[in-house]
Amino acid sequence: MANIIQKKPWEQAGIKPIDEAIYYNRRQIIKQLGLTTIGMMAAPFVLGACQNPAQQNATGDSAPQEKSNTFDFEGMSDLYPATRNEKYTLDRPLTKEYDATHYNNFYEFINPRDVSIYNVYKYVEPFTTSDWSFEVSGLVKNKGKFDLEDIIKKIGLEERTYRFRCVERWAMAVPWTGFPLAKLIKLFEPKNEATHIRMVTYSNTEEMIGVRTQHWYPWPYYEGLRMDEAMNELAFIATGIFGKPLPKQNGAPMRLVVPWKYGYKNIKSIVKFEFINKEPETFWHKIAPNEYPFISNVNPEVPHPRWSQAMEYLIPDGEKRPTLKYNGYGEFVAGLYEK
Ligand SMILES: Nc1nc2c(c(=O)[nH]1)N[C@H]1C(S)=C(S)[C@@H](COP(=O)(O)O)O[C@H]1N2
Ligand SMILES: [Mo]
Repeated sequence: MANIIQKKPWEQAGIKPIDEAIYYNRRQIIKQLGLTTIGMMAAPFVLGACQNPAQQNATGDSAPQEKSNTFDFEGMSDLYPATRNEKYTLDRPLTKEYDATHYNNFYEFINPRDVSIYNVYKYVEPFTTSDWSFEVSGLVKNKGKFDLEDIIKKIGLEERTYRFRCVERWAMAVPWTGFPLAKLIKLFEPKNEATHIRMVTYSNTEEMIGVRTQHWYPWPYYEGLRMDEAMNELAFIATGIFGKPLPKQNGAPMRLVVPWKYGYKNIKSIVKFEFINKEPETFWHKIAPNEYPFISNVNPEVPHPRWSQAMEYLIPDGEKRPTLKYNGYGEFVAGLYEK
């Protein structure tokens, strides 16, 4: 076929972008989750960034026309940019805005006929993120529905530059805009019995091609933190990136940023915060319990069962760097784990 797809520079640099689910085809996932709908599925395929390019766009949903403005976001842009909090410094240059907003992991928008983390942004258009509200429930005084815009007006926005490290070893450094998760939690007044916070992503089959077509995943995406982790000063709710509201593909309009943990803990497009008294199940842990533990702190000495975590690779060109324990945030978080 004439359709030869060039390897991305950072793939040429020798790293294979191993996707969380690369070895989890639908059959394995269905088996692991104890589902029985196997007869309903189309031909099996391997999900992930390593998929054979020749399989892309074979049939089915095709990529929408590329728009000149690929930066897809809605609302509240008058609040940006916010003042940078200079306390959180970097040891490397910022990733380019284009790369951070076009190299995404967001399974809800992965088209099974066009599988690549470079393609997520092409499928977010139907996702409605304006007038966002979220639910607060569980062991907490102020339960109910909250409007994001009201919350932002109440607690304000700041900018922080943080490193970011995906479990698959790609890394970036970006300026997030948002507010500390602790400030948000304090508004709700959790009860003393609350030991953990559980967060859930929006899920909609009409707007999200991945949710519509990949029935074997345990949607909606869900994650969690211990309360002491959630109250740590680093834990951040991002509503923006590079001085603008978050593009949809980066988890608009509000997503978690916990820079000392692997990327999958950083749950996107949150619609629910639940305060509970036990460790919650998480999306990737449910799929592969031996690969994605609840805590998931960045640690070069603890290999993933299928690869070493000693090194990481900056997007987009794959510059190799040694992985830092707690992703370099030990001064802020080591005390949570080393008592
Ligand atoms: N709801 C949801 N949140 C998610 C994911 C996802 O697939 N769905 N992927 C996670 C993973 S594995 C990573 S590495 C980061 C990627 O964030 P980015 O696309 O903004 O770089 O989002 C995390 N949050
Ligand atoms: Mo990731």
